[in-house]
Amino acid sequence: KAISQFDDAFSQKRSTSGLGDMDDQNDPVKMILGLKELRKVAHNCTTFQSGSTPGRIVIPSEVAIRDTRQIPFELDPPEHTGFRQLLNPWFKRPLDNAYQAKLQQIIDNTIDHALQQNAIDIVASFALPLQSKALTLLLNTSMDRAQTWIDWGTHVFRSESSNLDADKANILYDYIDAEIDKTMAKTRPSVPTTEDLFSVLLNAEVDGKKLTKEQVKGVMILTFAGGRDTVINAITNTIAYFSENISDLQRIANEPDIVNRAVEELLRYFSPLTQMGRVATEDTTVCEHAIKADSRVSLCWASANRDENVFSNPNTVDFDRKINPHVSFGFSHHNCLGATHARQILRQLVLTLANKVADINVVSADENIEQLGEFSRKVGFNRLEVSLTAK
Ligand code: HEM
Ligand code: EMZ
Repeated sequence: KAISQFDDAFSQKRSTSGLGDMDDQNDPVKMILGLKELRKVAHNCTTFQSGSTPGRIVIPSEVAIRDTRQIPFELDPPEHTGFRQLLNPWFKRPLDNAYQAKLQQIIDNTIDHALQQNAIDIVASFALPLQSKALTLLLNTSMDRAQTWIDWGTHVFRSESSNLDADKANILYDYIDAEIDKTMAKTRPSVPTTEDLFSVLLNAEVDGKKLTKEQVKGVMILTFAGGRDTVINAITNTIAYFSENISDLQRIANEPDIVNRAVEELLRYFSPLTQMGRVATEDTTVCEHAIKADSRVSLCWASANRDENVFSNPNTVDFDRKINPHVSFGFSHHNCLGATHARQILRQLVLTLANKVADINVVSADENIEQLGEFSRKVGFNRLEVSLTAK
């Protein structure tokens, strides 16, 4: 079977009942599979909340390995609003020319390095370093920080031995605590110098109040965790796609103006984040099924992105798709703050691959299959060894 094929695991259940079922650590999840219903539930944050016990809306639940509330992700309006307003301009910086020029250097170096190898594992030696180096730009910190983050591996909460690895999570928590303390210990210069995200947050106010250390930690855990395996999967899956569709990469070299549409379509097709949960605050119904108060539902972005009522030929990658209301970055209040950064990486990556790479050959691959109750879904690769040929 094709390496670049990502099947729709949900189609049958989506058309028969609209809901899927999975158990997760004895806290079951009713998965919302259709796009229309998903949008309704995502919008209704009073009945379907994000601000329950920290870690509970993530699937698999992180309640056992996390006490710190991730901000703004695990807050509902009205508390959510002020934090979102504080963070919005910072997370739009990838639109600046200077940011894009630095990102281009990182991407050029990453691709040039890969072209020099006989074969390279895209996950560990391309996508992970690219993600971590690009993150130094989003945090506005120095590039030499990236090596520490690369050493943590692709996921900060999961390891090979365990889906929820408390020891590993503690490495991230300790790192963030230490950074907060270091930043607070610095005397502030009278002329403000370039600031990184830690110092911006430690000096900021939301709703007239300084952020607590715990709140700063909550934003930073989210920044490190939320944009990690998602970006790594998006990059790796993109390389897998072009390995079997090299003429599409050549097309982008000839028609660079289609790159944004191409990236949106790849994001729809891959859906790097499969789903995210909500907790019902009252007895309610979804797709005519009863949902009990304090039980979990999930917004299954990956299923909604293949909804045949919205997307024609949903299982085909079509760079000419004109209307593409995919929900890979979520929908409504909590739509992805990192989307500008993630899109910028993918756009510049695809354009640069198109300019530099003639061919991509897969040497070996190990697919990453999520087991979600009755569904198994390919979300990416644990390893994707390829050889690249220069133009
Ligand atoms: C939220 C996907 C990259 C930070 C979300 C949501 C999705 C998502 C689906 C909505 C969650 C919900 O409704 O509960 C993705 C994908 C990415 C990506 C597919 C890569 C291709 C990033 C990056 C960052 C980031 C690079 C930052 C480093 C966030 C934050 C939120 C969020 C802070 C929460 C926003 C809020 O609650 O208001 N992301 N994400 N993401 N993402 Fe991303
Ligand atoms: C959480 C989540 C954020 C969670 C928007 O998604 O990403 C997951 O990868 C993390 O494990 O803690 O940050």
